[in-house]
Amino acid sequence: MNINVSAWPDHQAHGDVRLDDQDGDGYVPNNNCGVGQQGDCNDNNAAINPGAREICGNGIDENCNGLDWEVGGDYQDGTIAYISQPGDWNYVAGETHGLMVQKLDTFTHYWGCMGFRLADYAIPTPTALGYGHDNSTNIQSYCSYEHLNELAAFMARFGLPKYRDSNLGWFLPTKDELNKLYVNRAAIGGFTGDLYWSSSEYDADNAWVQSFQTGGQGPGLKNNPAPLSLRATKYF
Ligand SMILES: [Ca+2]
Ligand SMILES: [Ca+2]
Ligand SMILES: [Ca+2]
Repeated sequence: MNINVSAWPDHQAHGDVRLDDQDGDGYVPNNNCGVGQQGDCNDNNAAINPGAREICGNGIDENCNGLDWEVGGDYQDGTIAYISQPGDWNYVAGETHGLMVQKLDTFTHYWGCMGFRLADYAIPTPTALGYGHDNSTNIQSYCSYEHLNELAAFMARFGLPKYRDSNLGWFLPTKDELNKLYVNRAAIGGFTGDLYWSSSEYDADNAWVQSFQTGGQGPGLKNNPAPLSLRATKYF
């Protein structure tokens, strides 16, 4: 089909012609012909298309959904798991904050403090959003007398920052933070386990854990015969 170049814009607007996939990424810009994979918002950059992975905070919408910040997008050394809303612990109007996660699960048998109820010693481990860092600090500080506190050893073994040293360090999410991971599990990706640890204590022998198969939350033995999954989190 030959089209006069001066008539191209009219044909394009009408939808009987379309641009080729100029950057070769498999996607073409939206067109009314319904041909090919549409929705490429930059046909001159193969790294930008609806199938691309979002890199949050760089001012570029890599996956063409209109957002630079989104759950499941990459940020620094992890993945965005939850974006704080008004009233949340680290919400700042006009800024983007929330909870991010490591890309992969790890595993550990031990939460620490088996048979020792932290709450009985005025050491709280709240279930709400925003307490995961404090909870993890308390677990590591007050349960580390146990040589079985594999959690701390595990964090060191995997080269993770000591999460009690900095607000930027990785930590175990609270019961409610863990549920944000569960709700957004599909977008976040990489969850391979069933039961996941939280940093919220249930009682002397149990911590709150959550099944990522059913979503159910309940007690899990602090000294568990089988290793439970763990997805380290941090605030941003
Ligand atoms: Ca493109
Ligand atoms: Ca981006
Ligand atoms: Ca996007």
